[in-house]
Amino acid sequence: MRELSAVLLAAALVGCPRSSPAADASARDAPAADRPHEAGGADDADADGLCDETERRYGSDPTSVDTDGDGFPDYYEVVAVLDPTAPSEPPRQDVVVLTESGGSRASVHLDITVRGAGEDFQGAFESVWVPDVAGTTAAEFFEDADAIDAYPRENVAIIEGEIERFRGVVGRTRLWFELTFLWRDALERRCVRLYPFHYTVKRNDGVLVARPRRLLLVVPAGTSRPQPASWCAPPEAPCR
Ligand SMILES: [Ca+2]
Ligand SMILES: [Ca+2]
Repeated sequence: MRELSAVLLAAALVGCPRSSPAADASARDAPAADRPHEAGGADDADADGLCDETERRYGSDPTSVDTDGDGFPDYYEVVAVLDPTAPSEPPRQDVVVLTESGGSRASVHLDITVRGAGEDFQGAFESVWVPDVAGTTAAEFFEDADAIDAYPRENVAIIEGEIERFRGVVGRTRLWFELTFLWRDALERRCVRLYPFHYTVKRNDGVLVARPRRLLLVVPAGTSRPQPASWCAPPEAPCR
């Protein structure tokens, strides 16, 4: 239910009318601190893109853009289905940081435990649509994924690395996949943003055995700990 609510909210946020296309083009990619602070009305006291009513529903503070003070703005936490009142969300080990600089890459290892009786297990990257005003998702940064190793190794007949598949898995086995993201110059926006994604692992009879979620955090070069003001601006007022 919580995920569904966030998806509906995300759809509403993207669909909200904007002041003017020209103003959007210049302002939408700017860090929040550089934007005109034209909102701040009764409906969105902190002008963070979440209406006061929405913030009350999610338990966040309508007068704070980062209720739990963890550096992740309420807006991004809500649309990524994270708790904006819990500093432990997102778990930092779930965040993959990619820097905006030429040739930059970021990798993450996923450790999936399965039980096999000779079946094959296939992994696949799956991006999650979030309301980035530029229409960008984690898929834009995804380079590739590989099946890299298993434990015990002898439980797996063949590891087909590049096609993300473990063949002939017998017994309780840990499967390791590696996902790599690549920075692309065309996607430079000089502000911080967060893109959720999933990695699905299916048995060869089609049964879904795991679908871990991770978050790709894209940061401008030189950013150490993102502050709320350095994040990309959410869709403009009126809020939803
Ligand atoms: Ca708000
Ligand atoms: Ca936060």
